[in-house]
Amino acid sequence: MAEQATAEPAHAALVSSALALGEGAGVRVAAPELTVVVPCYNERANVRPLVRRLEAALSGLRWEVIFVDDASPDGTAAEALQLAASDQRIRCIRRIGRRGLSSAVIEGALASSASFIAVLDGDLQHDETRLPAMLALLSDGAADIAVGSRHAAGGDASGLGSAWRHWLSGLGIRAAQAFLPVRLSDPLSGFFMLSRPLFDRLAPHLTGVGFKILIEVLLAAGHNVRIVEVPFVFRPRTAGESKLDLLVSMQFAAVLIERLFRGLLPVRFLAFAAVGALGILVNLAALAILTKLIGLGFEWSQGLATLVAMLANFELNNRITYRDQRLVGRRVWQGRLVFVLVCSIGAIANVGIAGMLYHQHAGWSLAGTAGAAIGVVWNYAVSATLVWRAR
Ligand SMILES: Nc1nc2c(ncn2[C@@H]2O[C@H](COP(=O)(O)OP(=O)(O)O)[C@@H](O)[C@H]2O)c(=O)[nH]1
Ligand SMILES: [Mg+2]
Repeated sequence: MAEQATAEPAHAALVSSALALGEGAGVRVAAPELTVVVPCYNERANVRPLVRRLEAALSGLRWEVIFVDDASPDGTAAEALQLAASDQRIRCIRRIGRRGLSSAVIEGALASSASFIAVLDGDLQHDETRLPAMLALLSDGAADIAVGSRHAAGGDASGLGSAWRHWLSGLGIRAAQAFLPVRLSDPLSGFFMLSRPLFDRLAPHLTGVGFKILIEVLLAAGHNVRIVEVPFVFRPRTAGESKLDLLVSMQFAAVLIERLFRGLLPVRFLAFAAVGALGILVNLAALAILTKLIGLGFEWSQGLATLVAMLANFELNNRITYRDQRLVGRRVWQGRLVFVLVCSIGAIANVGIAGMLYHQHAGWSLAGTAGAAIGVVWNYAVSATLVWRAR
């Protein structure tokens, strides 16, 4: 294309301006030294201001920013792509049918070819002016991971807002510190930097579940990394809303519990089993209402009550257990139907196995427990592949 263009003077100007911009086929542009990975969900209003701030903070460096958006309804990706269309330093990864801060960060970082990777929130709460200092510490070899800290001397967490958020954050920090192999004042920080080779080494050990990617990185890194904390002032949010809610906090507790079980029992299974246990209560309550209040016969009541419990379980699993792969729209109905079918077969297996053991003179409680255990494992394994298809 360059040869053709030089033959045609009218195109030559175009090509030379493309060369000046570093575009055009065959033009080599060195990879950036630093990739800033920005997970974002409904941050449209913050995209442009963030790019402007990065430009100011990182002038003189070769950098790029990768926004990782989970199909935000507010058009965050469209905003990032519009900027990316005229600026090679801006990229956007778009994920469809997925949610999750940690997995977004992992995917953004895996798309980097830079020497260093920084993770920064997309809501302007993290202080991007600290990035050059973090980069200097890492490239000088002073540390392996630089963590932006709200709690180190000179840092400030007042941007967290409410007393409730401060309390929750304090609790999370203490819980995380109990599990971590290294001591850090702010292990819940979402603002940090590490070299790409280190990230590549850790990546296969990251689960990508939840909101706290730094914890995962630190757990995977173990004792053999040197960490430096760089204080920063956590700014209050000015646009958009926080996505941290009770469910996210529960997910954080679940990640720590999974560590406690050393990964033997996945968090998803524990959540699924807990929802199943709740389903028994729903079943009993519906049965009581149908027989006592409505006066329906026992078999009909139990059949309907079981259906109600299955539908309630589907709802809870879709919102909690599989929050990151939540089915929406038409796929919810499809999911409901398949879930009820899967659980019906699980119920038949449960009764069949319990009956068989009971007739072989196992006690009723052992027979019942074995049947229920087989039922829940079946429901979990099959619904994971047929309802919430593991991606
Ligand atoms: N891609 C992606 N980004 C997310 C998700 N949840 C939160 N984020 C982003 O992660 C960053 C931190 O989230 P935020 O809600 O501000 O958490 P807070 O600062 O603890 O209140 C923000 O840039 C969010 O837009 C998600 O499910 N997917
Ligand atoms: Mg925030």
